[in-house]
Amino acid sequence: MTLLNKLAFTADIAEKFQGRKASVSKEVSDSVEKIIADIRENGDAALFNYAEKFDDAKLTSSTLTVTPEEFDEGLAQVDADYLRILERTKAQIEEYHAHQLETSWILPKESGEILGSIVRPLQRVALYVPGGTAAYPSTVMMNAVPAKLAGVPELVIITPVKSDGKVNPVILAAAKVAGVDTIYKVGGAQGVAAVAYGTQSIKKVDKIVGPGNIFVATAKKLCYGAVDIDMIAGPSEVLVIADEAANPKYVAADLMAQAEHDKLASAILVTTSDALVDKVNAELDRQVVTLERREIIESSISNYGAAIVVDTLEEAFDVSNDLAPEHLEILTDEPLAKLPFVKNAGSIFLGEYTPEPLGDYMSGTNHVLPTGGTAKFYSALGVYDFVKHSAYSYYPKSVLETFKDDVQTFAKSEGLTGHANSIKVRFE
Ligand code: HSO
Ligand code: ZN
Repeated sequence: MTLLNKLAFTADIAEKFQGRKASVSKEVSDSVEKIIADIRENGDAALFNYAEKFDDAKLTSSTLTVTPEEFDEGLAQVDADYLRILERTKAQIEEYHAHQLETSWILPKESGEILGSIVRPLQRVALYVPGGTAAYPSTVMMNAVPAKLAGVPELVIITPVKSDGKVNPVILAAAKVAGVDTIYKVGGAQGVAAVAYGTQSIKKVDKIVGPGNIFVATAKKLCYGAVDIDMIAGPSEVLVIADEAANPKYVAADLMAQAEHDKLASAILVTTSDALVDKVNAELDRQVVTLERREIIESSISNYGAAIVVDTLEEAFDVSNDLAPEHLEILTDEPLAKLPFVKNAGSIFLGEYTPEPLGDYMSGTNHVLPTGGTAKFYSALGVYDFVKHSAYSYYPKSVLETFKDDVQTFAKSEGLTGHANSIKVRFE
């Protein structure tokens, strides 16, 4: 079976690639709106009702958070080598993200005024961790480590619990290693609303990050404004630029690594070699039978995959820049030298020994990335997402005096005589 279809690059491909979002139905947004209103009005009582209704879990204000004993119990189920890997991952993420730390700055002028900007961490952040199979410990690390590096003092996790009231041990381990010590056992739209507005037992946060299903994503959107949110994650995607010398075995493996995330995932090969496409297709057939998520992979590659054959590498980069992929792999001769050609991509993987899954886990770069073409204007999650900047200024009287007429004229041009007066009274 030919998994990867050869397609010419047209507007249709771009539209198909960029429009893979699950659309929000009126039913979903209405029901999420109701849940948010209920949580705002009834707080804990509503939260506990939803836990019973949706998660079949009995929650009270004393069983709402994961206790130190539960943490210990969960950690005991995780082996020492896994903990070592989490620690190594944390060190890798920290080393990379430390470069994103911004410093406050000050601009003292000779005439006596002082201007500046102070960088401060957000005080409270909630990280949403989905239940079920999409609960990735790597995603906990990718969100929590930059937040902690930014200096966020209160970082909490919200996550739906299984009906036995337990949280997945690998999530507990990742939370512990990343420095998260409060986990609220609430998920869904109700969990998002609880941290966005606060309840009797849960303090309101300043920002909510992390992936979730359509209810969670809709709740985050509707709570935006009351709190900040991160970008809404769409289905994952990879675009591989390869020349005739690229190894088809690696190309196929890397396309499938992203395709296995989701039937809506997309894997695109852009190459100067027609022969490579046939070889990659043969490799896809050979390798896919060995993978557990074969069905998802076959579905996403045949629906949202494509092989685009171009004449030159310049053209390949034009296609890639147009699609603005979440992940871009460059499997060509001298990959580092190609970096200047990339205008839009969430994260760029250079050369045949930097496969994208290395970045999903341990290269140190972040795996929370813009999808669906939004790499044209969004960046990878980073330390900068967990800080804010306050501007400050100090003017001595002598300098204000040099501005007094201009500011008054400006204010009057806007019909704001109160503004003008605030300057004027200082010089009467
Ligand atoms: N590739 C996904 C992240 C992920 N992969 C988590 C494995 N676990 C989106 O960048
Ligand atoms: Zn992945």
